[in-house]
Amino acid sequence: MRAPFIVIEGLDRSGKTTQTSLLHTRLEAEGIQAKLMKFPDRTTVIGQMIDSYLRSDSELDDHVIHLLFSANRWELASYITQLLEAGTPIICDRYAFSGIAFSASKGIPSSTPSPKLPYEWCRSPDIGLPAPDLVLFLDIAPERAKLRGGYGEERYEKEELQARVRGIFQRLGSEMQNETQRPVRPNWVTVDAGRERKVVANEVWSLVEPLVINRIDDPVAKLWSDKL
Ligand code: Z5A
Ligand code: MG
Repeated sequence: MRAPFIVIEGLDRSGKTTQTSLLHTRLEAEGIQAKLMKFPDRTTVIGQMIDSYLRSDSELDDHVIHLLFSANRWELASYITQLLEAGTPIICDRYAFSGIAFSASKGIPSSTPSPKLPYEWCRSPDIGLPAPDLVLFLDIAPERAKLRGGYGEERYEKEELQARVRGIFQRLGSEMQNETQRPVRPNWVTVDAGRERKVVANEVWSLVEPLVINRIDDPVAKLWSDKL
């Protein structure tokens, strides 16, 4: 038996950081020591390059920044597996799904729906990463997210881009649900993030608690392993 790997994904300002933190605190209150992770992890050398790009302090080719985001996850991939096998649950704020959704949304003018970076190309570097046991997708309409604090300070925080990002998240979710490898439990759940913090936190807890209590009896899977 090993610990579960829980990923919280969602649009900007959907409350991912708020909810990962509330979940971590709740686990602690229940006497469970979980590891809180966040991508991008801006503390590593690669993470610092990403941080500089997001703040528009540096320019990078779209392919390059995409690969850096993925490399930033690979830096921690074996650590993730080790922690899970050692029994420590991981709560992760964004993961590969954000990587694909943001990059594949770039440069799609409405008249010519061909992305600068195709979806399949964007997914490739993340194939084989440790797969989450559950992805909670915090869904909120971009117009509502915009009303929340701090929206608009970084590079991707534009309403039109966010709407495209939401569409790709929805595609990722339906593909994950259709994956034949893990029929035992749902691995992608959409949570309405437009509600009160506490209401969202209670739903998140109800989805995570059984995994933490019962634990997982199969090895850490690999993301999109049918493509390996
Ligand atoms: N990115 C990428 O391109 N490729 C990748 O591979 C990865 C990421 C991993 C930075 O991410 C950017 O990197 C991001 C995607 C891209 N692009 N953009 N834009 P980040 O994770 O570092 O972003 P962030 O700065 O943490 O912001 P966020 O994720 O957008 O916000 P959030 O974590 O979802 O929301 P929050 O900080 O918890 O809450 C936002 C505000 O709303 C705050 O004032 C809260 O108090 C408030 N809030 C939260 N919940 C509620 C509720 N329920 N009601 C009302 N108000 C609320
Ligand atoms: Mg956040």
